[in-house]
Amino acid sequence: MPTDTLSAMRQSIIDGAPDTASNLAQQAIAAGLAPIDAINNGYVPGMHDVGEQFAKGQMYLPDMMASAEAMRAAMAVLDPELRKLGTERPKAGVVVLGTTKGDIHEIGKILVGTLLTAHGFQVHDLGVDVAGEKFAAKAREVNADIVGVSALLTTTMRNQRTVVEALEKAGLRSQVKVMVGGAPVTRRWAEEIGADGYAANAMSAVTLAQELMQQKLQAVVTQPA
Ligand code: HCB
Repeated sequence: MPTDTLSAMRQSIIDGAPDTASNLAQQAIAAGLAPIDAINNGYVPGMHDVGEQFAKGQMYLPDMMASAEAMRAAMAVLDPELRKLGTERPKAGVVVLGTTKGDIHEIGKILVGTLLTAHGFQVHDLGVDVAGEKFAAKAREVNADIVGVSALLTTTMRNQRTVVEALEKAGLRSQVKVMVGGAPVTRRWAEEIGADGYAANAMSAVTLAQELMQQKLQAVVTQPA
């Protein structure tokens, strides 16, 4: 994708300009450019800039909200394009997705859900501010293979542990893999809370989900009769 298009996409997020973000996404689709390239190399870097400026006190909450709006406007155009790819593939697995209790950040989680869908996973998105018990109840209802838990705040990432615990309490832990992600989350944290994996971005979440499905399959094959 041309670098000036990517930097215009990035700038539309920094400016909190939904119309520009949406128009640029439409132009990219019309020109046959890859939606995932626009997201990863255009819009997401804009979100990261916004986070850094907010941390330095150079941006305030309303600015960050406007940037999130712009990101949503771009995603509204790109999401259906990415999802189309999923219908062409066999079902890869069932995933329950959500953001932890106390946390309303949803952009990264939505992106993970979109890419999983594009790769053939059936995704049940519980939204934001989701308690551990709700993850477990949905996992039981839809016979989930994987539960994906997002957390963007250092104060809410500890609630990822409560999701693992809720699955244990519901007797589902042996059949449901748990993957965690979100800006403050690390591989080490995933290990510490007993999750099965950590993904730094939406594309690695897809790779991780595919690996976790392989592990589930292996476990079935090697189980004594
Ligand atoms: Co928010 N916010 N925010 N925020 N916010 C962050 C997260 C800070 C880091 C900004 C900063 O200080 N630098 C900071 C957290 C500091 C901390 O805890 N260490 C922060 C703060 C402090 C707050 C409030 C407390 C501000 C306030 O009210 N004073 C408040 C909290 C509200 C709450 O949740 N209770 C708040 C509010 C907001 C909004 C509402 C304005 C808005 C969210 C809008 C929305 O989602 N609808 C917002 C935003 C946009 C951000 C930043 C700027 C961007 C987040 C984002 O969308 N990133 C963020 C700064 C940052 O993260 N650098 C800032 C882009 C996506 C694509 O990345 O990391 O979310 P991602 O997801 C990736 C990746 O992590 C992974 O794949 C995704 C896709 O590539 N992944 C998974 C994510 N989940 C996964 C799950 C899996 O299973 C696997 C992989």
